[in-house]
Amino acid sequence: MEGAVVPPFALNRGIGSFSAGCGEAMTIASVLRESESVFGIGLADASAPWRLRVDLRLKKLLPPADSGPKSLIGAVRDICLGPGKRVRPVLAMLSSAHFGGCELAALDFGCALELIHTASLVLDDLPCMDDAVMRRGKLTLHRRFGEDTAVLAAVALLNQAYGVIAGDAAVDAETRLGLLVLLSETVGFRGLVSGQFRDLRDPEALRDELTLASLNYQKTGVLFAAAMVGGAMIAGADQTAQIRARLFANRLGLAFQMWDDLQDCVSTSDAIGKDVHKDDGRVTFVTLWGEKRTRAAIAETIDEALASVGDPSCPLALYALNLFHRAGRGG
Ligand code: GRG
Repeated sequence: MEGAVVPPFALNRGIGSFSAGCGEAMTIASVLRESESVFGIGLADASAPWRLRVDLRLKKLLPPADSGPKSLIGAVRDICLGPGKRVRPVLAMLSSAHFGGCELAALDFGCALELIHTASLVLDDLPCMDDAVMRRGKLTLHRRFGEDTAVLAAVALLNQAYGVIAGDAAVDAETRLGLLVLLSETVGFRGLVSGQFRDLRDPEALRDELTLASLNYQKTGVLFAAAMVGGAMIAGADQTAQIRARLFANRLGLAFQMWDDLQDCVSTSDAIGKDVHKDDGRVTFVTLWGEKRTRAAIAETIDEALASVGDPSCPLALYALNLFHRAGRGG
């Protein structure tokens, strides 16, 4: 397998050991396993104000709508300001607060992650990759603006992300440099690019649980890890805390990707705003394990994420739970 990266901590309990059995201690996440959603728990969605801050800041960090080239800027603003869940920026802000800093100090860093994430979605949707039709509730960018515009929009977004961090006045110069290194590793040869390449080219027949976990880490987990570790760095957290941040991100990222795989099988394009059944004929955790066991694994992986932050009622833990609560409603 080319460029395989085993995510640190990703398999600490052995994915193969998940079971849907009963009798273990009840946790909030185990309720998710039994009932598909956690409506009964009544979690308040405390992330709404943070998502709004991200949306407002993104508007400012992108070129103005009336600047040129008009259709390129229009395309970039359209996809970035569309209805994304803003998971990575919110995680970065909550991580900063969790490790002793403040949320807003990580706002620009989080927005930079959102720019990178959006660039990756635009590239992933192209005909030479996933050939997708719908994204964030609309036709994909290349279908509306052309492939040339979509490729250039993605490159511009990636470039903008590094510029945003380099010029982030809320973060000291040494930390900014560290964040730039972190993002370069996140995107490059051991991160998103490599994950996408392996996903496109590695033979399906060789995909087992370990390989899938490693692929998922490179495609999804790395940006979650960048959000958590970057947030901790901005808060001035020490290495031990950064390792805990990474552990949480790895478990949450894995659960999120498994959930994404599950939605591809069981949800509708209207509910999730993007294509479904793109994984038909491909190997995912859902095809390896079936729906029930995948749900059990998602719940157990969320539990592991929560255990890694210690207090299951801290804002970070509640956000993680809420994410799947909202996702359960197709949000
Ligand atoms: C050079 C940035 C760059 C990337 C090149 C194309 C590529 C390599 C990577 C794509 C990886 C990819 C699309 C992974 C899927 C990750 C995932 C679970 C996306 C869905 O994220 P959500 O649900 O989406 O957070 P929203 O729209 O809510 O933001």
